[in-house]
Amino acid sequence: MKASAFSLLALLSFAGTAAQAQTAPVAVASSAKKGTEMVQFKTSAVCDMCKARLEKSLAYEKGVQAANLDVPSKVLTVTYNPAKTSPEVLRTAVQKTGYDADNVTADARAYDRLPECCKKTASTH
Ligand SMILES: [Cu+2]
Repeated sequence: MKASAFSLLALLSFAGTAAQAQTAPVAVASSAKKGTEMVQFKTSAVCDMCKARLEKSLAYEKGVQAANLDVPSKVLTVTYNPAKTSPEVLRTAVQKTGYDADNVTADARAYDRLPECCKKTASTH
């Protein structure tokens, strides 16, 4: 009885930690070079194909200087010119590519066009 109460408590505290890690802010805007801003989005990317697709897609966006996706953390870092674009526009670009960006869900039609291995049901690989 005592043992099961303890394991339940351990489970609860673990779940609490996991939830906390998930809600940690990832969209931190900070200024780098003069006239350049950097923004990060937590995406639903799962592999190198997602990385190539997202980076290419963002590279075509107006005002984007660099885009880099870290596959293990799924965090997309974008360097942009704030006079030409904004984090909202860039977030929409991620969405239109078929991926979630922070709390916004992927555009359904773009998501449907992704290969099976790039869908959210696939684990990071
Ligand atoms: Cu992929």
